[in-house]
Amino acid sequence: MSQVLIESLSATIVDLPTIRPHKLAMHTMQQQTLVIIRVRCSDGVEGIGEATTIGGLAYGNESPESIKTNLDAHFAPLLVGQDAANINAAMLRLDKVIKGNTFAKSGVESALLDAQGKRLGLPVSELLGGRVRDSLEVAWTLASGDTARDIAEAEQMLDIRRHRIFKLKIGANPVDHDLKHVIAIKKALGERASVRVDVNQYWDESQALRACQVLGENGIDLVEQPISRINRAGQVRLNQRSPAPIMADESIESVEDAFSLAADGAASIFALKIAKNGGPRAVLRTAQIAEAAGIALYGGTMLEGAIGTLASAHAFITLKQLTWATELFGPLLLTEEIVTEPPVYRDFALHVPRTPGLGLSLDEERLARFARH
Ligand code: MUC
Ligand code: MG
Repeated sequence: MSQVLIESLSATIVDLPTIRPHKLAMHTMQQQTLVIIRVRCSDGVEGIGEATTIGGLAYGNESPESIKTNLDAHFAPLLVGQDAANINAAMLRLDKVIKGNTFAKSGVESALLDAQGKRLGLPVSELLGGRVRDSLEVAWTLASGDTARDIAEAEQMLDIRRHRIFKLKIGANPVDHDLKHVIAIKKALGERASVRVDVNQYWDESQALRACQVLGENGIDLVEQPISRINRAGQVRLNQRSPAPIMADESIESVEDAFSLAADGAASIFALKIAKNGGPRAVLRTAQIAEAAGIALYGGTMLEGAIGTLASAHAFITLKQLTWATELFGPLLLTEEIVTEPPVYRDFALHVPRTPGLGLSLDEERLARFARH
């Protein structure tokens, strides 16, 4: 077989409405912005990927606009003319001259995997060594900002058998207000659901010590990123003292971060996110560090659309154990699709396709309608 070359890489910013405002401590989402990456190859195969963050620069170091600029100006010239089938070589070439930018790298790695899967007739999960399950349980985030509305939303999700794990976004309000909100929701749902919280770094250690105690005593199963990612010593102390397990999210901005958190004993659960490691292959390196260190795993999201969600899912279904399940519900938060066949959610789980590549095709008409010009 003669060598297949990368002919072009393009990035399109797409703005899609959300079903309701999604309130996080640092940002209220009224819409979600995706960066859709297309890699065209000399054999006529096109790979698609997604690089998506939350709230412009509110969550991380890359924004949709910076991702597109950097893909156009720095990534594309390095990739055009390279072997499309050698993903190791392509990603090493990028890593050699591009620091950070893991969101953009994740989208590119996803697109290369999608193309190679389509070329070989294999799902991305099989390129990653093979799936050990076909579906992943998916949590839902209650983030309307209103306790009664959140309880009604959770009841509806339980009724339709879509979710029985709920993550509450807290941290923006005074601590006691947030604790009341969380305890009221846990009381209403009881043993029918697992209730967890994500503080998005909004507490300091003194607040977190007390709040984690109260949350643990009230049946909350997990506390995600309670304090600043920078306060490593505080995270180690909290991890030792909190009755509810502590999960690292923002603390992990790279595979190397995952290693140093594990070495320091700063969390007992890792949120795996392809965007923060540099792709579906990169996130598996973080998973392997966690497994070796006895740290439990959770399949995280940056609230990607269908493409980023399935790129994550193909990686996560290759893992031995995801003790804390996943939160791959991004497409369900959006009112619109830009793919022809939306991901399948049934019986509390996302079902991962066995068709080649990621198992998705772009709906060109809808993509054009929502693309930013
Ligand atoms: C985060 O911080 O975990 C994931 C789910 C959700 O609702 O927000 C995100 C980001
Ligand atoms: Mg989080």
